[in-house]
Formats: sequence, structure tokens, C-alpha cells
Amino acid sequence: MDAQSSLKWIISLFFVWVSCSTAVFAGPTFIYGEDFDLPIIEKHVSGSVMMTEAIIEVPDHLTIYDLDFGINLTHTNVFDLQIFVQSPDGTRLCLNMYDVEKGFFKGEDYVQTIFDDEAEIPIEMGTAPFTGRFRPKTGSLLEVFDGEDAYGLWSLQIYDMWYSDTGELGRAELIITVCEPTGLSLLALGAGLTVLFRPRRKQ
Ligand SMILES: [Ca+2]
Ligand SMILES: [Ca+2]
Ligand SMILES: [Ca+2]
Repeated sequence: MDAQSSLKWIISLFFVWVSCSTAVFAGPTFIYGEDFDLPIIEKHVSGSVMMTEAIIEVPDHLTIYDLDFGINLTHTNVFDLQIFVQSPDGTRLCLNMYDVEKGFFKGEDYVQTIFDDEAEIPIEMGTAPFTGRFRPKTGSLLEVFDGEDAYGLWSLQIYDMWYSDTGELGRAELIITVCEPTGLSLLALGAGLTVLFRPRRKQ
């Protein structure tokens, strides 16, 4: 292998490595939120229907690298709630799974609460009104939305699973981090350099 071929081989390897590496880096973050004034329906009340869907529109095509979910609501015991988030692709997640068999936590209201898979403190270890970032319960991770196109209508519905108290949804936010686009740019640049170093036919 001559010097030029060796150089070309090394540069190609470098760009493949950089492109693969950068694909796992986070890019910019975009926030889409809506204010609501929606009562949370008690599931135990006879003849009750599900809460009116709270809709958040994402008008941009964004491939989700990481999704965090922010919420403001009032309720005397947020443990009672099942919060369902559904993406435009139809993926549906129960973010706040009511399950007394798997432990109970006590606390009133979610105020500027952000569910974040990467947060250190699990929601059940938080202190009311749970302001800040908390990891969802096991089995309720937001990673199910990773890789989807966020474009379209996201819906949110909440069940109150226990009698005697109710609450209201005040605001919800989708905090979307997209993939770092540098990988593609470098691939294009790598392809350009490969063309540049292509052996020329002698005239
Ligand atoms: Ca994540
Ligand atoms: Ca996250
Ligand atoms: Ca209740």
C-alpha cells in the first residue's frame, strides 16, 4: 500500500469512527408547551369518562434523541394518578403508574415537575410539590419515544384512580432533545475527501 492509499484508508476510518460516535451525542433542545384548565376525572365514579385529551402540537419534524416531560397539576395526592402520554406515532406511555402493590408515596401537586429518565432521584423518593427533575418509575421510562419523529399532535390524559379527591391539569411541556447532526455533515465531508484522494488516471 503506497503512502497516498494509506492516508486515504486512515482518513476513511477516522470519519467512520467520528460519524458513529457523534450519532450518540445530543443536539439542541426544543420545548413545546400548552396551558390547560382541565379537571382530572375520577375513574371510580360510576359512568365516568376519560379526561378530555390535552393536546400539544409539535409543528416541526424532529427526531427524538431524548424526551423529558414537564407538568403542572394540582391534586392532594399525586400518587393516585395515571398519566398517559401518546405520541403522534401512537406510542402510549403510562408515565405515572398507579400501583399500590409496588410501593406508595405521599405528596400534593406537581409544580414544574420534569420527568426525566436520566434524573438521579426517582419520583417516589421526591418531596412535594416535586419541583425539579425526577426519574419515572421502573417500566414508565420515556425512552420508548426515542427515535420517533415528534411532528404532530401529542395527547395527554390523566386518570384519578382513588376516590375522595380530584385535581386539575394546568400545564404540560414536551422537552425534546434531537440528535447532533454533525455525524451526517462529517460523513458528507468524508465522502468529499475520498473523492479528492481518488487515484487519477494517467493521461
Ligand atoms: Ca433518554
Ligand atoms: Ca432525559
Ligand atoms: Ca381521587
